[in-house]
Amino acid sequence: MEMAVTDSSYSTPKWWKEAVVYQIYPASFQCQSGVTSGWGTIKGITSRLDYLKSLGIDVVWSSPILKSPQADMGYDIADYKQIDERYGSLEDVDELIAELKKRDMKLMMDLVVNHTSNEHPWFLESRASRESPKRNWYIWKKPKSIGQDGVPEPPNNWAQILGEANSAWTYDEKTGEFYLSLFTPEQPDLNWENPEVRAAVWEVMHFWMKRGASGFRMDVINLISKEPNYPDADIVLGPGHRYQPGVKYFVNGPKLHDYLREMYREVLSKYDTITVGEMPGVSDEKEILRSVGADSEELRMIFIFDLVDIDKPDVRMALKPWDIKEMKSIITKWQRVMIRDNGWNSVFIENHDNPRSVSRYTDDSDEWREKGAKLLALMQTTLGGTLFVYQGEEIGIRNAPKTWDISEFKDIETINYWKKCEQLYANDKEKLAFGRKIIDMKARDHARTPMQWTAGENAGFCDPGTKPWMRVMDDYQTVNVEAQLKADNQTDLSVWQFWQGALKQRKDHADVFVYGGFQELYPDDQEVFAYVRTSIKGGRWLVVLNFSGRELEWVMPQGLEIESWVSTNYAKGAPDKPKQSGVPLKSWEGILGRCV
Ligand code: TEU
Repeated sequence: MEMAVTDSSYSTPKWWKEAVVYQIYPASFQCQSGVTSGWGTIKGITSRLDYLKSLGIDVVWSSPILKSPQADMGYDIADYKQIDERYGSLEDVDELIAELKKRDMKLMMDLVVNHTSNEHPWFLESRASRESPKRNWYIWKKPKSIGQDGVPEPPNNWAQILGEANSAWTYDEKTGEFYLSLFTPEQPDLNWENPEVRAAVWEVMHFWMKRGASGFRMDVINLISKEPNYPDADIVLGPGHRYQPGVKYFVNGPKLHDYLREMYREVLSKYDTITVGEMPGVSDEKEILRSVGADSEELRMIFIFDLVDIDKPDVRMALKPWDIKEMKSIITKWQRVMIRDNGWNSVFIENHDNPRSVSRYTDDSDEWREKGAKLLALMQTTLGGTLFVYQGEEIGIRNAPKTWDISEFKDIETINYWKKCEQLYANDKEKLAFGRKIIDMKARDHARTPMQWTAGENAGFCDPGTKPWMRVMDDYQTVNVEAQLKADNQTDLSVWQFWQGALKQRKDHADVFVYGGFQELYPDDQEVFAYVRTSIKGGRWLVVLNFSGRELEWVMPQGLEIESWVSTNYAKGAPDKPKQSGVPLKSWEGILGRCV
């Protein structure tokens, strides 16, 4: 086999590259006993640190726990230095940080600074009058015109991201102007052009770093610089859509890198941080490397959405066809780009904004769910970059069933989407049914069902007799942590046990799986994803993943020889497979082998 430049790697070793990050959705992770809110709490998180440590987690990233009216589940912050009382107190966070430190673990905060809540004191002052000293902390514009009916028209045709039927601008009667609210009216966008806003954000970041946090996940950080003229968006959504996605005019805008470099100078350069910027909508290599290149002095890494948006046409609550070959090409591209150009990947396929990966990328039926979940675990633990595991992914939690009534879906994006469907398709059963299919496949709610700890009431998420804020999955009596921790099958491992072993394998061979080179085999194969990881210390490992529900034979390429097979998602130990020529693979089987 010829060796290519990306077959070996030389990225400088760093703790935040080798760390495994576990994302917690605090509302759904763990209530503490005695609390009857039906919401998870910070003390609940602290009570589960030994569980996370035993899985192999190094860093805990919690979605927002700060004071919020919860218009968007905490991604609408009303006080950056106060904990929302439903989650606990600042003292609870101090205890969490101390308990993490005792276990050599760290806390990553979720920094939501593209926008605040409309209940934040900054916004309340800004909206008080056009002459308010904080007026220019947000983005205010006059109406484009006043219609015949006296209704003011928004400054442009941008659609709300969490509800395309609505304008991205919200009218303020009192001052007769619109403010930009890209996500919901309750989330006014901050004006990053204003140096006072940037200084206030730096102060918030210092506050949390001095409190003991170790870094930040930065919410839609690539949206903070908008096209200054706020032009109308192109018409891409069909009839019945008055507003259009304006992404072209606020994704990676003109001053993004000025702001990120200032953030680095003012805050991040002063600490040993882990940072990841959520960057929806950007795929350009050069643009991304401006942020994550080893010398960029901006961010350590970003979340690139190519893989989680593989089924997204122009807006997320829609569908476009995709295949395994496309999935493979996306993963291969970013593995090789980051090695070739000395950047750094984040590795993730789940989070609180996406359907469950076992449902999206494999077969989540009772027959195949476990195999699919372990196949994905083997893929993720053998890819280069910082690995992110989302709560419940480690036990193979799947999407909510299609039988759930629409009222079980609590997310504002789902609610707005269904409202739009009912308006547009009131008399079209077929289109309405398709709208529900989109929810069944794409709703963010699938990732927000309560964590399944036990087969007991409420899956052990909250006390018996307490109503969880969101319905617990129907399968919790068979899919739960307790059952998987103690599983003692003769034949194979539970999903959790497989994850634990695969994470240990990754750490034991970080030179290969975190830092190593990457070379895909048979890129045109429509069913099997196979690649070789190569360490600068010389070791070569082969990963072969059958992303199909059929048994097949995979042909070992010339020049590659297996010294020993190491693991499979079908057994506890090494698979008994031939070491050359045709390797039989079962449905959804993944195997890992050490090469000569
Ligand atoms: O998500 C922003 C985002 O652009 C994508 O996650 C996606 O477009 C969104 O989920 C709508 O489809 C971040 C947070 O992760 C998300 O939970 C918040 O709703 C959003 O920002 C606003 O803060």
